[in-house]
Amino acid sequence: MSSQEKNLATGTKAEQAKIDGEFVPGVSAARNWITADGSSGFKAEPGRYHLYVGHFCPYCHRCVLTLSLKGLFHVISIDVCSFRRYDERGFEFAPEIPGCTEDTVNGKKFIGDIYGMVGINQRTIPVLWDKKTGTIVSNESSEIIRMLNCEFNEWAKESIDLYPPSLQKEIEEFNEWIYAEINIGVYKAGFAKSQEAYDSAVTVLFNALDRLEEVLAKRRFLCGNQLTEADIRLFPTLFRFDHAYYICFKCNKRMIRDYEHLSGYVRDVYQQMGVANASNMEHCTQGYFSNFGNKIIPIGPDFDFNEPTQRSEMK
Ligand SMILES: N[C@@H](CCC(=O)N[C@@H](CS)C(=O)NCC(=O)O)C(=O)O
Repeated sequence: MSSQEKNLATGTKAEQAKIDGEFVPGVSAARNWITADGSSGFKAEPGRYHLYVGHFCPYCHRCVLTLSLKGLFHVISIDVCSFRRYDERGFEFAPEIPGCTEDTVNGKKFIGDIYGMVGINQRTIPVLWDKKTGTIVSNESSEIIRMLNCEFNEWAKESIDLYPPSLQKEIEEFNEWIYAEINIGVYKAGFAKSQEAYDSAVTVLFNALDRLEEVLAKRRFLCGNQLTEADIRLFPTLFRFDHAYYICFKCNKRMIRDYEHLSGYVRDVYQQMGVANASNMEHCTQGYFSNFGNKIIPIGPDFDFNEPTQRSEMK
């Protein structure tokens, strides 16, 4: 197991591999909640919280998308680390790389140093930092996006609700299988350590994509004609699929652009206000290819995310 996989697989109560050589994701260690009323000890306040992200990372992509769609960039500050990664200290802050920043809050050079400040032995991004108490609130993207959607509405410039009560059950159902079979499915294929584990992962992954293709043949977004948290969790994986996972994680049975509805969907979501400016393909390809294999970044494929679709006519 490489140190990157070890890090991803480190954590409390991580699941056991069911197949020999299967990749098992880690469990995020910091799991506090910010609440609007402050009852959790972390009150939603403008200027108090800070997000450390990397644009190549699909879990960070969820968070930046949520900030952008909700209009919260003026409430929560962001630093962007580079895709340069070192085994012991994690991703590096390299402000000389276009689109990257330094650590403007703690002045650290690596993500691992931020975890070191609070005694947590993990190095993953995203990290939601509390400037007031000097601690990590959360390093679990699924929970960070929920907080950003639900607890900061007082300051949100956009009225969009990504987790409306009437759709919560359906959102949770999509989240569950999309996470297990698609979001983590690509990593299970890419980090498989046996042919059996790889075969199983890609079979599950492409069956799930077929299932999604059927859903999206009938609906504009996963839960109907309204963008929800389920889309915010799916889109980052589909966005990277043809450019990165197809080659570098050997997910090469089909490309997203080979699916009529998935390719239309990925374009449609990309064209929603606030999505393109929160999506950085250059950092994605640099992130995946500069950390794997011979580090050479491939040229393609050509895929125009801005090509018009007819999906706005769907229900
Ligand atoms: N459960 C975490 C997983 C985040 C995660 O795995 N991030 C990767 C980047 S995509 C990471 O930081 N890996 C650490 C490393 O490679 O050292 C979440 O969803 O927030």
